[in-house]
Amino acid sequence: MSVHISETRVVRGACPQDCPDTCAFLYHVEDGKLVEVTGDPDHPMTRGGLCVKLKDYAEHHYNPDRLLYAMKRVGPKGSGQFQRITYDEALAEIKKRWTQIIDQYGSQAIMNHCYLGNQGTLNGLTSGDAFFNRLGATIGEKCYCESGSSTAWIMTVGPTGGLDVESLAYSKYIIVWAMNMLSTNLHAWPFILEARKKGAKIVVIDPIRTRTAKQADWFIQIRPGTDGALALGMMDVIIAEDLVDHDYVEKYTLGYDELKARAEQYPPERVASITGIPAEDIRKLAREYATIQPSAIREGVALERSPGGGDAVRLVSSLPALVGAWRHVGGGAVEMPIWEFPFNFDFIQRPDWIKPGTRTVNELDLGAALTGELGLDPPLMSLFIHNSNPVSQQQNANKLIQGLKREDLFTVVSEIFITDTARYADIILPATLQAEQYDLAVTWGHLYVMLNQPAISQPGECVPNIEMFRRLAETMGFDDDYWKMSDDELLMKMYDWNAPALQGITLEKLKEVGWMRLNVGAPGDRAPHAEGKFKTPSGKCEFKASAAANGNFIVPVWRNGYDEMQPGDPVDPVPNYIPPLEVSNPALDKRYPISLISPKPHAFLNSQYANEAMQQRRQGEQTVVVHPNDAATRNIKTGDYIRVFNDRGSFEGKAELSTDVWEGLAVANLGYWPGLTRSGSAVNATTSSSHCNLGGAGCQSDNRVEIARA
Ligand SMILES: Nc1nc2c(c(=O)[nH]1)N[C@H]1C(S)=C(S)[C@@H](COP(=O)(O)OP(=O)(O)OC[C@H]3O[C@@H](n4cnc5c(=O)[nH]c(N)nc54)[C@H](O)[C@@H]3O)O[C@H]1N2
Ligand SMILES: Nc1nc2c(c(=O)[nH]1)N[C@H]1C(S)=C(S)[C@@H](COP(=O)(O)OP(=O)(O)OC[C@H]3O[C@@H](n4cnc5c(=O)[nH]c(N)nc54)[C@H](O)[C@@H]3O)O[C@H]1N2
Ligand SMILES: [Mo]
Repeated sequence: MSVHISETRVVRGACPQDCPDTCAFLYHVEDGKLVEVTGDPDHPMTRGGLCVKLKDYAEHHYNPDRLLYAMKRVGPKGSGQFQRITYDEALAEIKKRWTQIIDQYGSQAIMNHCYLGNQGTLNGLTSGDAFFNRLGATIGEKCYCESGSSTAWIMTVGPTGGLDVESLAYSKYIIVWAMNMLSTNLHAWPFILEARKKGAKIVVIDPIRTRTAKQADWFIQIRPGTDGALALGMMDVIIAEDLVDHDYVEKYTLGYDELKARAEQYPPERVASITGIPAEDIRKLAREYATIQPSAIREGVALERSPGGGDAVRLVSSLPALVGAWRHVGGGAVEMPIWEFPFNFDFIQRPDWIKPGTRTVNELDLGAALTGELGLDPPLMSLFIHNSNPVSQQQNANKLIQGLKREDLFTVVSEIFITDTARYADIILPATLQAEQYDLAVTWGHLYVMLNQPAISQPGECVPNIEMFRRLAETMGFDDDYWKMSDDELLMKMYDWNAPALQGITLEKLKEVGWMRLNVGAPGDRAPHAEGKFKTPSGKCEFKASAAANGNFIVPVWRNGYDEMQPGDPVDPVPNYIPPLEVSNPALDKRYPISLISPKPHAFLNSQYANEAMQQRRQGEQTVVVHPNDAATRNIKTGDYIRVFNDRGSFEGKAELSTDVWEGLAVANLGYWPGLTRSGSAVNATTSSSHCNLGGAGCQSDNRVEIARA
C-alpha cells in the first residue's frame, strides 16, 4: 500500500494590485496547487488580513476563462472570436506586421498603452518602457492616476514620502480628503482608529457620504472639483485669525506673502458659494486643523480628477507648512510615499534610448489619437496594450472603441482574460498571475520593500511581462545586454542598493523574510520635515513654486523617462482655484443637470475581479445612487433600471435612492465590464477626456449627465 503524503509549502509574496496597501502575501501550496492566499500576520500594515477583493485570489488563478495560450483574431474586431496559436507564431506575426509598419510609417506609428494591472518593478507600470524606447515608438504618457497629484506634490514639497501612514496613529486631527479609505486604503484605517482611541478627531471631505464618511466624526460634503477653493478658504481663516506658525513659515517656506494675497481673495462666504459647505463649517475646520496638533491630511487620488485638480493638490499640500504640522510625529500630509524608494529610473526606463524629437501622446487621449482627431503624422498604426483595460477604464470609452475598430490598426493585447479591450486585439498574449512570477513590489501606501516569489508553475504558455519583452526584443533583433539579464540582475540595477534607505536590505535577505522596512525612521519618531528639508529646488515648502517655470509638466515616471519639457500651458507660480468645466457650467444645467461621480468599486480592483462570480455577488450589479428629489421629478423608484446619458454615451444601472448624495449629484461605481452589463456599456461611456491642469491627469469627476427610466 502506498501512502500519499501531500507536500504543503508556504511561499512569501506581495499583492500585485494598484492599491496603496500592497499586502504581504503567504501563498499556501499543496502538491503544486495554490490552495489559499492569506495576509502575513507579522506585516505591520497587512496585519494578517486581506481585503474583500483578494479573498478568492487562489481561485482566481484557476478561473476556467483564463487565457493560457496566444490567440489570433478570426472574427470582426470586438466580436471576441479568436483561434489558438502558439506563442512563437504570435511573435512571428508581430514581427511581420511591425516591420511593415516601420518601413512604411516609421517606428513612431507604434504606441504602447500600459497601466497598473500589475504593480511590480519588473512587470508593472514601467515594464514596457525600455522595450518601446528601444523600438523608437511614440511615448505613451501614463496619466490615469497620480500623475497630476504627484506633479503638484513635487512642485510644492518635492519628491518626499511625507507623512508615514503608520504615523497617523500619533495624530490628533486627521483629514481624509477625497478618499474612500475603507474601500481603497483599508489597511491604513487601523492607525486612524488607534489615534481616535487617544482622542483624535477624524474628518472626511467627499461629495458622497461614503462608507468611510459614515465612520468619521465629521463629514464635510463638498461639490466635486472645488477642493482648491476650500483649501484657500481655510488659509484665509488661518491667516486672518493669526493661526499661522510664523516661525515655521519664515524658516521653511517660500512665497508666504503671495499665498496670503491669494487666500485673501477666498473669504469663507465666497468659498461657501463655490463648495456648498457652510461658511461657519469652513471657519471651524480651519481653526481645528490649525490648532489641534499634530494634524494630518491623507490625500486621496480624487483630488486630481477635475480641471483644477493639480492646483487643488498644491494648495492642500501647502496647508501643513502654514500651521507647522510638519513639526510633529503624526503631522503633515501624505500623497504617496513612493518617493522614498531609491529607484534607478534611468535603468528601468532607458530614456537614453529615446530618439531626439520622439513625440508623446497622453494615453487618455488614445481615442482622439486613433480616430485622427489629434492629427498625428504618422498616424498610429499599431497599439501594444498590457497591464491595462482601457475600454472599461478610460474616459470617453466610445471614442476609444471607434478607434480600436479601425481595420488598418494592428493591436496586440497581453492579458489574463479576454477583457472588453482584448476583444479588439489582432493578437492576444497570455500573461501570468502573481503566484506564478517573481518581482519586487512597488508600493505607494507604505514604506516596506517586498519581494514576491513564485509559488506555482506558469500555466500553458503564460509568461510574466518582463519575459514577454525579452522575447519581443529577441524577435525584433535587439542584442543589448539588457534583454539577456536575469530578473535578479535587472533588480540589482533597477534600485540604488547603496542608498541610505536600502542599507542592510538585500535581495538575498528578502528571499528569506519577504519584506523589510526602508531605513527612514520608525513611525513613532519620524517627522521628516520638522526642520524643513523639503526636496524642492529651494529646500523649502514652495507656496510659490520654482517648478512652475516648467509649465504644465509631467513627472518622467509617467512618460517612459522622457523629461524634455514640451511647450505646455503656463502654470501660475502660486496655486489658485480653477473651477470645473462641466460641474459648474450653467449652460449644461438644462440638458445635463446631474453631476456623476464614478469612484472605485468596493469588491473589484478597477476592472479586475469584475468577471469573478464571487466578487460579482459581493459587489452587486451596477447601481446608480440618486437623490430622492432628483428621482421624484423623473418618476424613478428604488430598483428601477435607469439610463445615464450625455452626448458622449450612456449606460444603465439600478436606481438606489439615497440622501448620501446631494440633489443634483449621482454616483455609479467604476469597474464593471461593459460586455457583462445590461446595456453593454459602463460609466466611462459618459466621462469626458479633458485633463486636469497638471501632469496630464484625467477629470473623471467633472461629468454632467441626465438620467431617465430605462
Ligand atoms: N476596492 C478598491 N480599492 C482600490 C481600487 C479599486 O478599484 N477598488 N483602486 C485603486 C486605485 S487605482 C486607486 S487610484 C485608489 C484610489 O482611491 P481613492 O484615493 O479613494 O480615490 P477614488 O476612489 O477615486 O475616490 C475617493 C473618493 O473621492 C470622492 N471624490 C470624487 N471626486 C471628488 C472631488 O472632486 N473632491 C473630493 N473631495 N472628493 C471627491 C469620491 O466620492 C470617493 O469617495 O484606490 C485603489 N484601491
Ligand atoms: N470613471 C473613472 N475612470 C477611471 C477612474 C475613476 O475613478 N473613474 N480611475 C482611474 C484610475 S485611478 C486608474 S489607476 C485606472 C486603472 O486602469 P487600468 O490599470 O487599466 O485598470 P485595471 O482594470 O486594473 O486593468 C488592468 C488590466 O491588466 C490586466 N493584468 C493584470 N496583471 C497583468 C499582468 O501581469 N500582465 C498583463 N499583461 N496584464 C495584466 C488585468 O487583467 C486587467 O485587465 O482607471 C482609471 N479610470
Ligand atoms: Mo489609480
